[in-house]
Amino acid sequence: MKKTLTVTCLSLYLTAPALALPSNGDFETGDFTGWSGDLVSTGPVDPNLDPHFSIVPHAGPSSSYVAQVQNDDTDWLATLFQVFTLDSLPGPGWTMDITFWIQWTPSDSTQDTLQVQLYDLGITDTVDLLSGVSNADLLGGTWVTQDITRFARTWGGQNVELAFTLSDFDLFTPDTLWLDGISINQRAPGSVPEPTSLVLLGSGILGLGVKRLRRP
Ligand SMILES: [Ca+2]
Ligand SMILES: [Ca+2]
Repeated sequence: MKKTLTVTCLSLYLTAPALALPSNGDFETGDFTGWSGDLVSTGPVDPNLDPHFSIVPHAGPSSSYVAQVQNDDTDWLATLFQVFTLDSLPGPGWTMDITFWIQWTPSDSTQDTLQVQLYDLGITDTVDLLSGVSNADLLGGTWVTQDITRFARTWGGQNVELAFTLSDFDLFTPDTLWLDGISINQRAPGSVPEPTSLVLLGSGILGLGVKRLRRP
């Protein structure tokens, strides 16, 4: 019922309505409600209880709190992720994109890595959400918008996972990741997204860097 009402409302607005998912994308609740963590040593953890994940004030983005992820020498790979259902598109020609603010502070950006991926739960399709984004932008803090229309369905919902993975490869830690303002938008046919950094994605990029370790 809730999904039906949402789609009905969307059809009334032809300018980039923001969807409610993923939940708590701005971290203004002051905690990680809706999010999960994953560490290379232990597997899934509750980010509200694990010190690798924290909510901190930050001057960069427009809102008060951002999510912080840090690795260490034991957990050199740390992931913050959320599983959710993408709302279906209101009709033919509509598009869908995801926007988020991100800043990366590794000890060595030429060796350490950062991955942001969206994939369906069968892992049959993966989108590299940092495609076309330079390390210089990530180091300075940047808004990113990527087209994810190919994940959208015109009926029913698509279950997906959004994952931010911080990896240490130069053996100096902590490396730090800040996140904020994560939202998904649907756009009517012919409408133009506001961000100038929109990158239309080509084929899914699989196997680049380190895949997050998954437990059965
Ligand atoms: Ca925020
Ligand atoms: Ca490092």
